[in-house]
Amino acid sequence: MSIKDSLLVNVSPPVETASDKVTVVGVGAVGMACAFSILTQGISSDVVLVDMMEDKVKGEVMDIQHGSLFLKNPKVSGSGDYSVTAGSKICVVTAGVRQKEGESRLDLVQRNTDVLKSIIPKLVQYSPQTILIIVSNPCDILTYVAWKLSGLPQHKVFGSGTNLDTSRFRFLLSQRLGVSPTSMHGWIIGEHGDSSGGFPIPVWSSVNVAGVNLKEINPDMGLDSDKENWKQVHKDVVAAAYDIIKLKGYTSWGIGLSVASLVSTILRNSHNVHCVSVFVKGMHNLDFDVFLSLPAVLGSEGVTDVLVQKLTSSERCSLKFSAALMAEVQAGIQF
Ligand code: 6V0
Repeated sequence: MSIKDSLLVNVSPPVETASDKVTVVGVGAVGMACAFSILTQGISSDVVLVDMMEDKVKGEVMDIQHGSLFLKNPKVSGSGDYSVTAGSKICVVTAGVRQKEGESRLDLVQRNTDVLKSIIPKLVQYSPQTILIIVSNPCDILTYVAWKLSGLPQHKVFGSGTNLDTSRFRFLLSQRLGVSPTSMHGWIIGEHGDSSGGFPIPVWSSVNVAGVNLKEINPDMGLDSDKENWKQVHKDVVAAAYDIIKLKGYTSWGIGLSVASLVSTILRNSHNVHCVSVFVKGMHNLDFDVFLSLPAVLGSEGVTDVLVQKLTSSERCSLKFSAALMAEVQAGIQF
């Protein structure tokens, strides 16, 4: 008799697939930061890594497994074969290719669309009830592509969008005032990054601490005429990814933590409001089939509600500008 058989009397078969199973596709800097943030905060007990680089997946899985003693004994597995993802409650997609020198935006979109074609149908095949969170760039357009490829309802497919830009915004604002980012309320909506020609939009009209609207104190806040130059905060948010990439080669921790917060909200059904890339047709008079970030309530089935912020006419105009650009780029995509 083996030690195991002498030691343990089996009473019931162990559960193989946890209800909080999360798949992360792409084990690059971003995918690993997402997985690491999810695991170290105990957000999921079952994390699966997938990438076409099978050795890299194997190495990352082993490396994390060897830290299990310091976590909450999560199940960590991985493969190049999508059958390991079966029964995932959430699939986070970070796989993608980078822009080549001289390559147009549309060419990159097409190459990443082709990457998603090899990923999304398999994820949905093995987890037909899953929620897809798209992180790969250009995030808003690829969220549209993933939605089209998946056949899933709109509320189950969203992009990490400006959840990260909003976090950067709140951090930078909070540093100027000496309060915690969680006490600093402000939103960045619209396009994540500037890869499609638009830009993330700061909603200056509603920035507040404890309900005190900062624009009521300084009506010039966010404008060129502002003597305190708060506009610089937005410029720093827009430049953040470029600045970090210049310094360390890629961005990872900020996006990893921001995605982990989305995963946590879904798994806990906590209905937190996050700025994520959602289907915006009909919101703020937008008439395009595009995904852009707006504050949205998330629950265990994905997006439950989108908030109707009171935007100024210039904020609405910027949103419309981005939506039109997205639609134009999307029209050139070959599915
Ligand atoms: P990376 O380090 O090059 O990793 C990409 C990974 O994707 C690699 O391990 C590839 O092997 C894998 N991959 C590529 N094609 C496939 C495929 N067909 N099937 C499976 N795996 C594949 O990139 P990094 O991790 O730095 O970035 C990943 C993506 O996230 C990029 O598109 C970034 O632009 C994007 N980011 C998005 C952010 C956001 O806020 N939405 C923030 C940061 C980066």
